Amino acid sequence: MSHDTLPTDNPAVVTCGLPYANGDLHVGHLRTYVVGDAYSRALERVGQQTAFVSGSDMHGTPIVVNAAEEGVDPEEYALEYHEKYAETFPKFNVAFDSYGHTHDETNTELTQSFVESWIDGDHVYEKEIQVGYDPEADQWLPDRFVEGTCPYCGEHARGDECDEGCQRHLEPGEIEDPVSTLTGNPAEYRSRDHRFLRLADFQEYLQGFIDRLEGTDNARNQPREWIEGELEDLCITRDLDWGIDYPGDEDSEADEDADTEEDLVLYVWVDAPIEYVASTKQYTERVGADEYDWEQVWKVDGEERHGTEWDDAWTDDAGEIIHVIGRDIIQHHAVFWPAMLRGAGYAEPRAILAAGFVGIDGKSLSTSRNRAVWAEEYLDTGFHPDLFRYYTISGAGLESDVDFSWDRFAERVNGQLVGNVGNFLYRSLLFAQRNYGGTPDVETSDDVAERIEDAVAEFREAVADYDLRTVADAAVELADYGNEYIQRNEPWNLVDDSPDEAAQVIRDCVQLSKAVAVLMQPVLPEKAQAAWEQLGESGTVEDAHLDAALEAPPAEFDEPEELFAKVEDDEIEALNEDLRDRVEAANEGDDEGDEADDGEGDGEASDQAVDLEPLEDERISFEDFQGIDLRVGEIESAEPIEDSDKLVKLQVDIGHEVRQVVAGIKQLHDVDELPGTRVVLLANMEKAELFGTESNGMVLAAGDEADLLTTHEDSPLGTRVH
Ligand code: B3M
Ligand code: ZN
Repeated sequence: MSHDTLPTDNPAVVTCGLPYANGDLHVGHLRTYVVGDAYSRALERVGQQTAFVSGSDMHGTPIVVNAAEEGVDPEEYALEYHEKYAETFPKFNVAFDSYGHTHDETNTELTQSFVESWIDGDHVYEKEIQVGYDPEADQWLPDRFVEGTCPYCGEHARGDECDEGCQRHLEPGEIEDPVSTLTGNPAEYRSRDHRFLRLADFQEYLQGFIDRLEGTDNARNQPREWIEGELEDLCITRDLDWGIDYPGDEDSEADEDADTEEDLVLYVWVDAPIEYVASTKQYTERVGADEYDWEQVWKVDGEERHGTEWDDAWTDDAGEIIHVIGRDIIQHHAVFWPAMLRGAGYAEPRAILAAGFVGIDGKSLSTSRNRAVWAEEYLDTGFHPDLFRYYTISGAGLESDVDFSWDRFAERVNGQLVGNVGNFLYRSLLFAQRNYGGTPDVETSDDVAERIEDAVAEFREAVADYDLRTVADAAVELADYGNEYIQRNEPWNLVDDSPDEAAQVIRDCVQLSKAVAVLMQPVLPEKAQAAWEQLGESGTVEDAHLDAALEAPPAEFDEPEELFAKVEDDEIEALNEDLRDRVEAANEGDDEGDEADDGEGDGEASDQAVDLEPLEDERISFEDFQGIDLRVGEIESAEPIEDSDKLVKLQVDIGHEVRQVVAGIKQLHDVDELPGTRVVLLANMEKAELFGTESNGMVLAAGDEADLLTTHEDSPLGTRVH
């Protein structure tokens, strides 16, 4: 990759985390794919040659478990889901250039060649380890066949992942108090030889890599701690017969006919990311290397490099590799994967975009509990897929955990798409068509051209910053400007008396409409195409360059149709009701205390899902913290401040003295009930005056609900909070 601002002259690849082929897709999965698709379209829009690839993850224990439950072969089981996914994605306008799967020949060969390179480079060793075994089932217990307690944070965890706690990857044998998920018996530990990738070989490299890495902050910050500490080696083999064989492993060849304990396959997280490369390779095989050359992307100077051949040129001569994933698999992508690539002589990722979780009603999605909104279900509503895309992308920053809500869906669609974008395009094009048969024959005014240029610049900048939400906003805000412009100039009052002025206003609005169509294309591809056609344009808006935003539309076009249909209240009510029932049933299931969640590891929220603000990057020193004087206080009296919707005047006793504080909590609390409440007060806050009332301190409260911070024991008033 280069460090030049995107777009660059190198080819790019945008990848999406591979869905495990073991269940139906829901809105939690779709977030990643919609974001990946829109981002890859946006990159192409700014002139970056881009391939968009992914594939189904066919291996791993969740699939073995589910297939066994259904009494079918894992391959057959996984292929069925693979085919389903390949059909579902296009229905959301998620258009992969290549969508393969991890069990196909390309990935099998490539994976084995990666492992052979690691072996050749002396990065792999064999070690005897303790592996879980279930004597009753007479079976080894890799990964999801065992559950227990995370040794790092003490939460309940799956065999290979602390899914409910710290999200760390767990190595075989690490989990404490292991229990077999096959029989519920405590697992025995038995000795077994396994192969390891020596991550310590890459520690120094990874420290440099993480500093170069672009994308969302979470993808850089979380791994730092792991990379700076002692890097544990990665066990790359498993006692399973479903997977890709460890290369050259005679045992597994010889025992192919029997399910003996000698079967060793590669760990699912070895072959899964390599599918990114395999899928890109398949794309090249389809379109030809002249059009898109996978080796230029994944290899340096188109060649693998080893050992001392690594040099500074390393980073400059490959493609721009951009991974879009869920935030639960950051460690795999920002630590293991770059080491795997490096060890095999491949190029490194340029950016990782890690999306927050999607929940419902503050709870994680759960396939087994049916606490989800399913992809199929969305399609059945008849709402256009682009509406879902817009809602998903524009509702919150990518890093935030979000709650899916039909109410907010309707709000955003009706407010922004129907009321703003659709309304502007329809009124502009209808007026233009009826009065001029199309685009009036004058130049766009300078002011409007400038406003479009600004929107285009904002779009470009947002793409270079991986900020897809701003990409979505650029089009919507331009339409907003257009609405305001047409409203202010009232062309309907000008046509008769000032025809030139009217023509100018409408010419501007038609140009704005075209610019909106071009800019909204990555997020709303099908709707943008419809707008493009309404403008009488030929070809596709997808093929049009960003500069087309300023090029004149055709002189003639037909009467337009409304681009977006309003989402009706009764539709939303019915969907809400349905979802409420389902969530209630799912929550009851949780209360019954049996194990929540289904072990699919697909980026589900593991905690309360709200629109969380990202953590601050900047650390403060202990001294800085000492400068913050927090005290235990008690509210003595509270009275609303007249003329203000929100403010309350509080008298807070902090031991030494009683402080008058103005707090914006009126609408969130019953003011009469506040006296007697213990609070935490920031005592050395600058004094301020609000609505003519002095405020001498600040009470601490969490979130939009102003959940007041308090103490739980009887610390005397005025006690310092550390
Ligand atoms: N199949 C699904 C997950 O853990 C897993 C992703 C692989 S990406 C290379 O989210
Ligand atoms: Zn943990």
